[in-house]
Amino acid sequence: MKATLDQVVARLKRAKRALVVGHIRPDGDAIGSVAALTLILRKLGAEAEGCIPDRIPWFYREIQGTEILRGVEELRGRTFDTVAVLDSSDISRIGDAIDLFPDREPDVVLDHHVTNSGFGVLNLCDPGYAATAMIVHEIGKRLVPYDRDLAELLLLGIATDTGFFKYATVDERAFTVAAELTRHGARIQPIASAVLEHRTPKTIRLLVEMFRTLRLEVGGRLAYAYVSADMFRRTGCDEEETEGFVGEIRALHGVEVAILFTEWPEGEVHVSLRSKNYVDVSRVARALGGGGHPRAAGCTLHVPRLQDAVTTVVEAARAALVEAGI
Ligand SMILES: [Mn+2]
Repeated sequence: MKATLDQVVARLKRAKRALVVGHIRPDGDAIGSVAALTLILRKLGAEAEGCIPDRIPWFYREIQGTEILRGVEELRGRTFDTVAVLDSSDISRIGDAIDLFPDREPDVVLDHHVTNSGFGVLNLCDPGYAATAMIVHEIGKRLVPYDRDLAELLLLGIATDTGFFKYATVDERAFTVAAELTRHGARIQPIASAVLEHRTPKTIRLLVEMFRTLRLEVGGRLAYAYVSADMFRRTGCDEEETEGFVGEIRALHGVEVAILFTEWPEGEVHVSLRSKNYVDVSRVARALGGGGHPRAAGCTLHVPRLQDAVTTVVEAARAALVEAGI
């Protein structure tokens, strides 16, 4: 059912052994909001574990408080009386973490994806929030005193999901929450440094390879590029090093829709879609089995060749641009 903030707060207060889960291919909002809610529950006296069911890109580890996070294997065999799933538009997004609470629904689902179906007992899913971390902050400030780690983890979620306060989702509330977190000691500098300034020589080489594949269509309003499995092998990079690449495509002047295809391993193509002003890319992603936000969405296609995914998605994006009338 759809839940109010009061209902969620009351439910979390009852937790004794809690599990907080984020999504696969984690971003700063999943990492920050899961670690933050885990800290909040521990401050309340619960035994709480925060789980990210996938590899965490190394540079997020530079942010204090992320060391609280565990993988699925470390938590197998444990039992929990309260399960909260965060920032995940669909239960399939939590990967193997589903094994940690067999035969039951999550007790609490907190999210801001428009595509969220509300798969928990209590669902607080509001696309009006720029980040799930903002929802966790609404809960946290009703329950516990803040310290720097907690505030900084929440700021990580907000900063990364708003592209460091430059997306259309940024409103007065986003800045107000950021100011509140700053008052509690959160610093934007270490977050920006970890997330935006972590490129290595091999990542730059991969970025150059990606830009060699750049194509522009629809009068320059659609831009796309790919990173193939072969490029990953050639440069010695892995997938997490493509973080931020799609933003580089969107940064082109005049581009409305940007798409990055990453092939890893062969036969599996991850598609990141971004738009600037008009096109709802979450609809494109959803039609292809994925999900997300109007300006940032994604899906995974299982196809024999990378080019098959490119053809399918570019066709859908072109149609969405035409439909938007630009
Ligand atoms: Mn998010």
